[in-house]
Amino acid sequence: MKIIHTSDWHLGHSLYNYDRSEEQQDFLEQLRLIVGREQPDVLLICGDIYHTTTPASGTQKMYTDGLLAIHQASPHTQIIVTAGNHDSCARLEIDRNLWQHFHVTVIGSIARKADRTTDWEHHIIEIKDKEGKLLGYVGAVPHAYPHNFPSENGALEREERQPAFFQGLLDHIGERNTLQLPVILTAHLAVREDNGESVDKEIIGGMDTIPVDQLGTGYDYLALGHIHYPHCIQNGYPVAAYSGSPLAVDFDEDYPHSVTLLETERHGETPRLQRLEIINPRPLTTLPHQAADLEEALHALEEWPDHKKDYIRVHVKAGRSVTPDVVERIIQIMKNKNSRYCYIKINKETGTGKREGHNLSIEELKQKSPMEIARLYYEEKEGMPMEDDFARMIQEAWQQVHLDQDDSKTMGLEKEF
Ligand SMILES: [Mn+2]
Repeated sequence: MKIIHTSDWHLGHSLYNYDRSEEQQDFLEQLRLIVGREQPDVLLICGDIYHTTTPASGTQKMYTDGLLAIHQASPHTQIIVTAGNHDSCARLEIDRNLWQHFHVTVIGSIARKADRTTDWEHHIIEIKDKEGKLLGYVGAVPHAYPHNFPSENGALEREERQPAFFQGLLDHIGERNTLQLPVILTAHLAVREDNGESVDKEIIGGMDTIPVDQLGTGYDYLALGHIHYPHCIQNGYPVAAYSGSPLAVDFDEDYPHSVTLLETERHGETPRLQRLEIINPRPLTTLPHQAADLEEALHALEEWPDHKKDYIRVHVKAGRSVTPDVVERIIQIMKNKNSRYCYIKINKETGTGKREGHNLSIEELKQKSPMEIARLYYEEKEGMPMEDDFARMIQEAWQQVHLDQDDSKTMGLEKEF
């Protein structure tokens, strides 16, 4: 079974008010070429298709046209789309029945039967080849907050629901899997290695993570979405991995972006992984890479080739305040350049190698989620990072407030990714 795993497209995301549809369109075309070339049996799109729960009509059209073109490039490929925390589960499912005709299965939320127990069948997708031969199973799980997983009519406590759901799903697949075919599980969550330190806090931005063992046993590959940095949580068997976002959503995501290609034939075997890089026609560039004095930074900007069309943030050392005339000078320098100036990042030397962020510009602040701002405020006030329990409390309180207003998840504080 050949699988392409991707997530976190964030279609409709704009960077400092610059429209990014050209890059997003370009990514969809790169993916179409990859799918056409590889002819995978499955394409997994693991959440955060859109950046907001109410994408513009142009963004929705880009998605629909793009997905249809991908389907046409390899008509037998089973495409599975699951909602992320940025997506509206209800909105994503509007076209569910229509997409079914194009080998696309859309799963926006956890399905329940009339008696309110879990509808496991809804989440189990059989993967078949062109001749209809069964190749494997996908347990497709969209994003849900831990307490929103089914309680099975009150039989499960809040903290039991999420692990019970994942294990229950894997057990149902296990019962069916008499031929020992590969089992793939999807999730849109921040996950860390068992008992291990989560991936570099720098990369995931101090997010709460759950240990991977909470997602049960019985899968061969866990296809994750939410964290934009592509990495394996588990390298040995079974493999749990983030494909990462195909495009950088932030200047700090300055690593190669990709989609993951994997192959697996049998249950119990370690899948083989390969990363296929996605090239952004408009890279996000920090200039200079190391913070410099203002004049030096402006000089680097002057030297920047006119024809390049990157997004630029200017990186200066703290010391001199950034006055309006500085911005004016930058705009003058940028006049004949194709690149897009975004903002000035002021590097406050902490000397501790700690994640900075206490010296944010208004533009930077606008890009932050309420939870990120709360964390920064707490750290500033208390001189230490916010404790997980406290963060969870704020998060739950915030969710309660918005639960009545919107079934979708936009308002969630988990907007870090
Ligand atoms: Mn996400």
